[in-house]
Amino acid sequence: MVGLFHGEDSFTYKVNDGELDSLEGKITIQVKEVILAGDVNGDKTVNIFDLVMVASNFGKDGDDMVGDVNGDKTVNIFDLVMVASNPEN
Ligand SMILES: [Ca+2]
Ligand SMILES: [Ca+2]
Repeated sequence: MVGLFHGEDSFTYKVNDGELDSLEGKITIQVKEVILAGDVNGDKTVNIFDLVMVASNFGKDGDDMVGDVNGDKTVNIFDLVMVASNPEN
């Protein structure tokens, strides 16, 4: 989906026992980018253009085929369904 945060973020914290604060701790998290199923052309949205790319290779087999959404080395109806079932607009 467009707009999902990815990258690094962090926050700091202190623990308090009611009287004293601890030293400050810091937590850093790395959020990986979500790969959108069906986003064949990598523009972070699933739409008709992705369907067209699948359709243009429909029936072809091979490694790393454009339009092979499910990675089974063939472009067929299952790839079309994965794109069509995940439209963003
Ligand atoms: Ca796309
Ligand atoms: Ca496939």
